[in-house]
Amino acid sequence: KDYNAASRHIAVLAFPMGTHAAPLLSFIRQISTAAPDLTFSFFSTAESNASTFRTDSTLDKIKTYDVWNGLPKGYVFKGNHAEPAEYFVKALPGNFREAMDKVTAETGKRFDCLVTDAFYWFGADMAAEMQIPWVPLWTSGPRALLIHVETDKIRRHLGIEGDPEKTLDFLPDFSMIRASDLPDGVVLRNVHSPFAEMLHKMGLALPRATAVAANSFEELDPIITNMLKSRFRKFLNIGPFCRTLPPPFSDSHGCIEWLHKQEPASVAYISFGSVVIPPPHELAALAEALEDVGSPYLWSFRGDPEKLLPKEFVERSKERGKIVPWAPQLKVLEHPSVGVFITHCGWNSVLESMVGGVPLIVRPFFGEQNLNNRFVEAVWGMGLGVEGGILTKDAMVKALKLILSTEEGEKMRKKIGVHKELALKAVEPNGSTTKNFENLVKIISNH
Ligand code: U2F
Repeated sequence: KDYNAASRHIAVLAFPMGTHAAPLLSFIRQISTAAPDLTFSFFSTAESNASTFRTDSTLDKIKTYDVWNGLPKGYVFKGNHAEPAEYFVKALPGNFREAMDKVTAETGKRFDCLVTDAFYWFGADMAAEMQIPWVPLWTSGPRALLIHVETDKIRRHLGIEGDPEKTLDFLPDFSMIRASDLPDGVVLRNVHSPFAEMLHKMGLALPRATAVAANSFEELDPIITNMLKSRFRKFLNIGPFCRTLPPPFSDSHGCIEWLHKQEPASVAYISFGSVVIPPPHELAALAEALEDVGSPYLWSFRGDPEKLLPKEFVERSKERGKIVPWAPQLKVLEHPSVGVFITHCGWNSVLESMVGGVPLIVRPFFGEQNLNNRFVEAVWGMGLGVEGGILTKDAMVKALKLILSTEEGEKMRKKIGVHKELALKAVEPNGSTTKNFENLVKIISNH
């Protein structure tokens, strides 16, 4: 491999599931543009590399390497999305070490900096051994990050098997959060699962990082940003990624053209992200609610709608709705016809809705989605959690009507507008995000 002997060589370790590897690659590309003398070795599983680099075969400064996905021979996926993730976590960090050693042997070039998904707690030891900087990237929001940094404190105050209703009033600006809103594995359930242990170790390791980067902007949450700044050597918000690292636009299903034909703020856009498929009875309930309210809808549907949705609904959708396997979500949310976003509350979706100015109706599933839901509702006033926590016809009808046709919905839109302005300011040439990014380039390129 033709590595330039004089250039700094950066190891990049991606997390292969959910929306993790793609933003990490976009981030690395942005660094590569700002510091063209750097060379990157990008490590992830073969499946993840194939999908992340699908449209990017010509990145000569960024080479990809596959690591073992941890699955036993002959493994068959039976629908539980947590299972492959658990196998993968169990293979850490050996799978990465093995692949990295091979690259060092092949190229004869040591690594000069380690950039990882923040999940990878072992980055702290690896970087210390190699005596190089460690820069973890947290792909979700600062509030969720703080929870993992403060896990021991939270467990002391709430008790691992404590009262689910008890609030986190011992952490500044967290009194609206109950034990039951916390990500799975912090307290109450599954605290010894491989995933929970990884996040716990991550929270303990991140203060050793040279700098921790996150997909947010300082002005969204100044109190939390300052708390994290006091816990880390450097904490740099470099988002929202939907503005700094927008995905290439492609609309093979004609979503935007369809939206052009709809009334302003009338369409319900639906997506539950890149991992989850809600159970069929919830999908059916949502379909009924959409028909009851009569709003047009654009549904980015994971799985086969013919199998998972009521037949008549799919038939009738041709008149009032549009069901697609993938939508250009960012552009959809920025389109004036979209009036509400029904979502699982993945962090990227939250920020994209903020920048698009669209209120949310949230049905959270796993990870920090519950927590994001609470902030969306109680802190930023930009949406509603679905009553009862699951999709039912009555709750959805109520929520849709409230957002699409009441003054309260209008108020939400105004509140979102305020955050949107702050987000757009942060990415201007003198904005906080732009400055933080420049700082990060200096750290990674050692300039
Ligand atoms: C995991 O989140 P997900 O990947 O399930 O969900 P999001 O963070 O909301 O990211 C989904 C991205 O996929 C895009 C959309 C988002 O950028 O614009 N997308 C699209 O372009 N078109 C579509 O039809 C559907 C989606 C995890 F589950 C969450 O809990 C975390 O918050 C998140 C970040 O760490 O990762």
